[in-house]
Amino acid sequence: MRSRRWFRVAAGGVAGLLAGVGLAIPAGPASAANPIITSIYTADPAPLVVGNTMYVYAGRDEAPTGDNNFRMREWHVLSSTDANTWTHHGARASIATFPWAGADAWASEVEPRNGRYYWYTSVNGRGAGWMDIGVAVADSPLGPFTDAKGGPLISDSTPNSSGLNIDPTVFVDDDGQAYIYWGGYWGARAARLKSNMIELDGAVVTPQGLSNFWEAPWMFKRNGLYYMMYAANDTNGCVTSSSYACQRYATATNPMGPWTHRGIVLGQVSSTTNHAGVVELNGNWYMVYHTANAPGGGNFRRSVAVDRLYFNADGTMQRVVQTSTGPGPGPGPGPGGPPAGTNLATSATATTSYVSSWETVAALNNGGVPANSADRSNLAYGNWPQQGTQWVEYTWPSARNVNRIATYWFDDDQGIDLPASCQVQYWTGSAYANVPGQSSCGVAGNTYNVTTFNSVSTTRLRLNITSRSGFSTGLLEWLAYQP
Ligand code: FUB
Repeated sequence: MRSRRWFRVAAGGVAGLLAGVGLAIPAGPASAANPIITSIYTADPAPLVVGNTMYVYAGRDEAPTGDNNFRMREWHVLSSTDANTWTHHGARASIATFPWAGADAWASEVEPRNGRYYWYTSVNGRGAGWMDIGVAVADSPLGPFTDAKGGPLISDSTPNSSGLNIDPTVFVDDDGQAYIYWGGYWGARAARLKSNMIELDGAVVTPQGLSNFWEAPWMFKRNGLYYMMYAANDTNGCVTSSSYACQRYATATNPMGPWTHRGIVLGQVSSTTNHAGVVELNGNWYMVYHTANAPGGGNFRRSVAVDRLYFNADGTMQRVVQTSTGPGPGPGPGPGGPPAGTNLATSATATTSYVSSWETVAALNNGGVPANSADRSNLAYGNWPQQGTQWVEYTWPSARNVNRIATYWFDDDQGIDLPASCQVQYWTGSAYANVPGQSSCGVAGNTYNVTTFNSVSTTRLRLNITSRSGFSTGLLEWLAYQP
């Protein structure tokens, strides 16, 4: 087994050091960009939406610079009504919340039930073994939280427990049945919870289908489909080194699985650990995760970030674009973001007549939301030094109905400029033809240009782009919409 240094933390007792919670860090405004808070280091975020408010429950990293161990004693809460501006409510639970625990306030998650809020935590109990899962309860999302059980819900003595009993995710289904998944060291586990939320209901099982599971599961449901996101650390498309992790996900039609692996939804982040949660607020979906991006940050000095998450029409998730600006007031369907609708581009294969070797056609449909036409932060497609007409094309394995596109043009203020004109074509089965009834093909910079046409059913959609004299052309995003 590979050595993971952050799992070698000494189990020193610190509960007595905490006279209370919420005292050292007073509530106050946090930032409106990523990381969402920089006054302290925060990790392992677990979002929860109650009404129009998103709460983020996160551990606090207190390791001094150069200390390569987790020093974690408190769990903090932040909240926002727009996923953009955050209020820090200070520590709302700590190791002292659990009289039987001694150290290591690791990843947690809050799940509501019948007006009460159950805070499931990874914490180092003083019993045999190392990490346990405890549960605190409160009548409000901000507490006060008290130990709900008087001992661990899950420990090393729980039959068939994980090699590392950390990172609980709890989900209450529409029928009232609650489920808990947890685990580390590649050992995912699952069980039902009784309606009191503090006892397991039946045996602990090993869920099937969570390919490359490492730790940090996160369960949710959307449109009747169950999703399990989790940290993986394989080098088969996930990370460049197995010291790091990405977020893979799987779906199932039954909350206990079996699960079908669907891919990567969050790539490698700047910290070695990768821990995330997914939530919907006011009709938009968000990925809440942590990085090492705060000033002075590191693998044991992490910080929580929030970015938009987009679903495809078939329920699969697009890979999240990590930003330093956060969701911002505008991105997403509506003003400032991509036009609303079902974007078929994300399920297409992109090709082109020419792409510069330092740019990529993958930029076209990777779900980025450009800030302006010079924003290469989510890759760019460019065809310098070609001039005249070049094309980009989407291919689908079977015919799709399409009736409009949106283009976000690339302009680097050097060899690539906004185009002179563009024309959409489709494959009729034997030739390319101009789409019928095409509106003017927009060539404005710093915005999405929507071009409409009569619906066509095709396996290939082509965009011919004609340059201005002396320039090449490029695109940051190209979206193609279902009628
Ligand atoms: O923060 C301590 C541990 O690191 C968490 O429990 C894991 O998920 C990883 O993020």
